[in-house]
Amino acid sequence: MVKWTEEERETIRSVWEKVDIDEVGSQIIARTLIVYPWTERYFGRFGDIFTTTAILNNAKVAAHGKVVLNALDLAVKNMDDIKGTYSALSRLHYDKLKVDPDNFKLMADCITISIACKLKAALSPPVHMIWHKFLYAVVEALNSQYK
Ligand code: HNI
Repeated sequence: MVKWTEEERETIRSVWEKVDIDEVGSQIIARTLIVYPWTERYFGRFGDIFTTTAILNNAKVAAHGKVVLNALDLAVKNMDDIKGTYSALSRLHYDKLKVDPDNFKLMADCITISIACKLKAALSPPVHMIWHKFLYAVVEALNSQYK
């Protein structure tokens, strides 16, 4: 289990409370698909995601980012058991969606970069370091059901 100091808990909460799930959520999947185009193969259900313009205008892409950030909200609220909180989600990505787990880190980076674009100087290097520790715990938890 990941251990958190009070300072880390406070920093993660303070980053998270500045994140507008609708605004940032609508960007994170688009960024992932554009920067790492091979991730397109998992989102066949989303229709036209074959060009940058199509990705940026695809309502399903925008909506799915909010689903992902709502799952992150659960992790923020259950920091002492992210692994347990994400157990079913990990299994879903492994068993049903068959997502290569290397992609979790890439999407996590896209989340951080989208947040950085909003928070600017508030995501200072020390704050970034703690936020990264949190997202790393999320990535580890998503990996947990992979054998
Ligand atoms: Ni992911 C569905 C959370 C990374 C591909 N994903 C979900 C759902 C949540 C979720 C929540 C909805 C589950 C349900 O319906 O019960 N995904 C997360 C989180 C991360 C993540 C928190 C990491 C930060 N997912 C990824 C990655 C990929 C991915 C890296 C592929 C590159 N996810 C999917 C796909 C679905 C999905 C595909 C199904 C989408 C749909 O609606 O068809």
